[in-house]
Amino acid sequence: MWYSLIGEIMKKIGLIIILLLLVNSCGKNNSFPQVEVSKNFKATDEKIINKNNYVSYNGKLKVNGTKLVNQFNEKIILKGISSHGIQWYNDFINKDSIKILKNEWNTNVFRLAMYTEENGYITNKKIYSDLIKDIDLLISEDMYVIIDWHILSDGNPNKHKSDAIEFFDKVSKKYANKPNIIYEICNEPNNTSWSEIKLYATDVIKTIRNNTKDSIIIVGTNTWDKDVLDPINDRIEDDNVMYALHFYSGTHTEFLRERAKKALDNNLPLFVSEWGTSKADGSNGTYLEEAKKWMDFMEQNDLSWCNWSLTDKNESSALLKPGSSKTNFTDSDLTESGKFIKSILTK
Ligand code: IDC
Repeated sequence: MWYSLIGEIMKKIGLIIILLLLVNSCGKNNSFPQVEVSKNFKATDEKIINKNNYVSYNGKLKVNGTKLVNQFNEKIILKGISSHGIQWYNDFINKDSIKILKNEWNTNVFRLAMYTEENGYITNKKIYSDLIKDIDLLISEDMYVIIDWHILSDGNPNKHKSDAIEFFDKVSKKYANKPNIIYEICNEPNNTSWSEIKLYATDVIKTIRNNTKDSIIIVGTNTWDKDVLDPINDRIEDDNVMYALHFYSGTHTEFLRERAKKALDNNLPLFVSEWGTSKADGSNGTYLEEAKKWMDFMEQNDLSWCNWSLTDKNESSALLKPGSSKTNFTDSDLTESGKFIKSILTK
């Protein structure tokens, strides 16, 4: 009897050793894609999780030099997709489509483009409840979420500054404890100046900081996020601000990469919160050779990015062909741009 008891105990110890060895070997595998993260994940489970993905492992992000780091100060790069305007294409944001983008496309961030004008937030308050549903869905899927105050035709962000302050106060209060949220406070200022943008940004950031002291905030630069040299000697005083750089590979080429490099060399943190494979008008061809150059550039500089956009609109920057499924799109639904973006994310 004693012998069989000792035998049982030895078997259990053996099993535990095998399990420990297995867990340890998973920890050495940091390749993309990775294990699904449990909702109850604790930092002590670090070994079984790939480091490049998901909020439950990485937690609240911070800016370190020009890079983003996670809660353990490890470098992290966010790669994902931007919605089209949610006043038009919100149906494409649902549990199934987000699961595809997360599990099959390996994305860890999604950007919600909430226009201010063009039947956006300023005149269409219903958009707010759609936005909140989208944010909650993305949080439940353990993704990072960029809340994009999508100014465009408004040009100068000060035009709707009081609405912006009211909006950002509301959302940053609601999501104060959620490490998922990144605030993009003015999509693409244009026909204005850095000093105007800075005035706006300083007040909006003050509002957000009353509710959350360190979430990442992305600030646009003039000329549709191209004038990234402007803030170098006139920065916003905040440790977790990044500056937006946007490009469309059919229009913006080497000159903009050179400018971006100069900004980075001056220690200015950049976030490519929107880019497309088309011309700057969102259509008229895909420019994949130039897009590859941009991919190399972003990779070399550890830049995070979101691609424009998750829609089936008949324009070449769209990821889906007209009439595609909104919930279960497959490879045959992908446009030329869609195929290219998926291949980059899964390579
Ligand atoms: C474009 C859309 C297009 C829409 C237009 C105006 O692709 O369908 O008609 O906006 O609302 C941006 C903007 C983004 C643009 C995109 C392509 O942030 O709103 O979307 N673009 O033109 N900056 C550079 C390009």
